[in-house]
Amino acid sequence: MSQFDLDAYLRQCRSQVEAALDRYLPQQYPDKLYEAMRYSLLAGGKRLRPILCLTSCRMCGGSAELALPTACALEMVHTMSLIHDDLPAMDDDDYRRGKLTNHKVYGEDMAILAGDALLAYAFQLIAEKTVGATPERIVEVLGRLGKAASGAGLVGGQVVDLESEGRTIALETLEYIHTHKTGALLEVSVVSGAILAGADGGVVERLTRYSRCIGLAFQIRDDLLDISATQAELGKTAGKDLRDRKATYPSLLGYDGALERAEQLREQAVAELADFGESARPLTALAEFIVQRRH
Ligand code: GRG
Repeated sequence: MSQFDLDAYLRQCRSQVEAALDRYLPQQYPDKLYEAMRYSLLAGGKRLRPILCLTSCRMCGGSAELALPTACALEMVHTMSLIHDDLPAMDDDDYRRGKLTNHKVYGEDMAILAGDALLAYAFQLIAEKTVGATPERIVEVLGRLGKAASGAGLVGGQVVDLESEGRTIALETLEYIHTHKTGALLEVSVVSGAILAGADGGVVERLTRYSRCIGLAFQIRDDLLDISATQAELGKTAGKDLRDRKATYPSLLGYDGALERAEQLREQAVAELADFGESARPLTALAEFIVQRRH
């Protein structure tokens, strides 16, 4: 079996996504609003959600072009959630993706509105620009994306996260937060690509299980990366203090336990792809990337 070049694959997908985002969201009137939307949308990032969507669409026999509007819409919802998450009323962050946060540059009012406009436009984009899928499939994708963004998804996860601040929480609550805040959008990213390509119910179920595993693994990796970053910055002792303040997988399972859990989840995710043979190599490699990534 020849080696799959994940770096080259990620580069190629990213440049396709970046070009499409720029094209789908041109600068226009009102100037400040669109500048604020484009500032965060075109600020880089791994583009993991659109890449998962394009990849599962291809694996299920569709073209990347078929999934491109949905892939970009997913990145718009993700970006809006980051803009709102960074606001003073939420995480109150000054930097994101190596740049000043949206509200630091454009003000809180414009950051809220830029997020709102990105969220609404994401749905418009899927409805207007998807070519080659039946209306039923497009409606299904719209419904699933709506659910992933709603109180049953990102917003619900964020609320429980806010309510848990400063409290001791059980592993169950931590899993609720992450499956909703992070997992829901990753899941619809994988599944929507498959739906657009016409995948049957069995395939959608297997990909749902795959994405639940990578969603949790993604979060565990995030927690582990946080520890490394904190230790590098503040030294071991200060890192421990910070860990103790907020429940994370390593604080609940121990560092090695969390590593082991991420590895088990990767194996489970890959096992769900067994029937797809060679065509599953990109999704297999993406599961590995999620568990081993350095940022
Ligand atoms: C969706 C309507 C709606 C509202 C948003 C603020 C909020 C409600 C939710 C917060 C969601 C949030 C910030 C989740 C964290 C997601 C996460 C893991 C972000 C980091 O993702 P990466 O590593 O980031 O993929 P890059 O920058 O690479 O894209």
